[in-house]
Amino acid sequence: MAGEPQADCLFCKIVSGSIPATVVRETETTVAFRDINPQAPTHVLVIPKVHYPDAASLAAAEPQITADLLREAGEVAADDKVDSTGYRVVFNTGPGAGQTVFHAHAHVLGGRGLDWPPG
Ligand code: IU
Repeated sequence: MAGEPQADCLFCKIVSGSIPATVVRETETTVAFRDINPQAPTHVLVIPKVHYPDAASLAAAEPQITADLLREAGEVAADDKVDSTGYRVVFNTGPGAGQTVFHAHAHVLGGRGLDWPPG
């Protein structure tokens, strides 16, 4: 069923606690944890507890949870004190854009200069 945990999904396993992660924030609908391969001093992933393969499908099915996720991205930035210097929220969508884990997630990146356009 849409949104149900997927047995082969790494981020569903982080939600259930069967794979460890450095969790920095958790709400009823979201989990935020440090990326295992950080690309900036702050690199946190914010994920919905429900399983959707990408941000667009999450937004179509669960607009409130999508709003929760964006709010939590801002809270992560404030917690890490990168909100004053600037940070980036990225949703890689599709393999061509570098998406490797097909459970919707926002990257929150900050703590260094961020070039534009991104690579
Ligand atoms: P992407 O946008 O799908 O490429 O992002 C997936 C991210 O998940 C990537 O930055 C990985 O470093 C990160 N990650 C993780 O934090 N923990 C893991 O066990 C695995 C990937 I696998």
